[in-house]
Amino acid sequence: MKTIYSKNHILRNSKTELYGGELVQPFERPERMEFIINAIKERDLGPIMDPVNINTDIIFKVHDKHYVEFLNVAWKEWLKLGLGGEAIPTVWPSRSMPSDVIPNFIEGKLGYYALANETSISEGTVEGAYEAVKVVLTATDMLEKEKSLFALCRPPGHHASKDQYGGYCFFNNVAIASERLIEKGAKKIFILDVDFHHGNGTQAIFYDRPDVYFASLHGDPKEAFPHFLGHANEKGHGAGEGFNINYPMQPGTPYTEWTRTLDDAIEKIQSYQPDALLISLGVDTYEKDPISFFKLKSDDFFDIGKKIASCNLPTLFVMEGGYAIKEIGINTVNVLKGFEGSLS
Ligand code: SP5
Ligand code: ZN
Repeated sequence: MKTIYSKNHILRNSKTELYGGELVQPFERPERMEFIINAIKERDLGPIMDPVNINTDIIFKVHDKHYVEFLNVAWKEWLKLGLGGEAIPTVWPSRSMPSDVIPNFIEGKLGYYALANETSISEGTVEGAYEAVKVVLTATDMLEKEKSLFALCRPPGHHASKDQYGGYCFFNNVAIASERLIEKGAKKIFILDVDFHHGNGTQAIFYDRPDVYFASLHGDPKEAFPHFLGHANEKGHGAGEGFNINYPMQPGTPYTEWTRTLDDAIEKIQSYQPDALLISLGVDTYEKDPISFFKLKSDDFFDIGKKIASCNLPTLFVMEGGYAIKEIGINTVNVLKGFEGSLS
């Protein structure tokens, strides 16, 4: 399988994440990519290719113009305040003041456009986010020729909605890939999100549409980030009703139980008969992930890939989360090797 990867992901390199009441080194850090690249090379998954220099305007099919403009200028506006740190919101249009008036001042804008405040904005953040979009678009455009591809995106995307960032995500890479495939003539896309966290952004973007089916396996939002979306009763709206399915699971869920849920999702894929299958691939379901609570073991990831391959569809894997950095390469490549029918 070919991997599309940009070294320029490093442009996204913030120094802070608000975690446990302290500013810590972000879990979502550049080093994650080194471990994945090394595992791809060591285990001969296939060629690693740069993204092509590609027009990214299709972003506007997914994201509001004013949101993209905010991301483009946020760091510059924050810098003008002359404060020491990175851009972190401190105030939101919350339930008791649910305003949709967009503030002018950067501190207000950060709260308006952020869905969480662990994701600091810093020098190079938006430039890095555009690199992930170039990676996913390059891979998507190759999907006609290649039966399967790996878009090694960083930063990840599935928490980003049409007008909000957070959960380490800025542009929704997998949603952008879906829009590209539809632009090129696909009638039905299935997005299977196996990241530990609910793909709230992807769900929200396609919630009222029947042409993009979204299924997510994740930690129950009553217990896990993003906490406010991802419940089992969210099934789509209007024309999209019946084209969204959530599988929230409890702390400590082992692979035996997780994989029965995957089997159910795979039945949905088979009966929907999409033109392409997009996988939001997070490996933060791993037992040693520092911020998650499922109990998958490294060998289980082969089986995930094998089951995804059983759908026998053009398949694009899009990288999302995974924070057990030492094992992130092993676990990611296990999925891709399992997909190819290999057990090593
Ligand atoms: C793409 C992706 O995987 N984003 C995840 C963002 C999660 N950020 C918030 C993490 C809060 C974790 N709280 C964990 C308590 C663990 N004991
Ligand atoms: Zn995640």
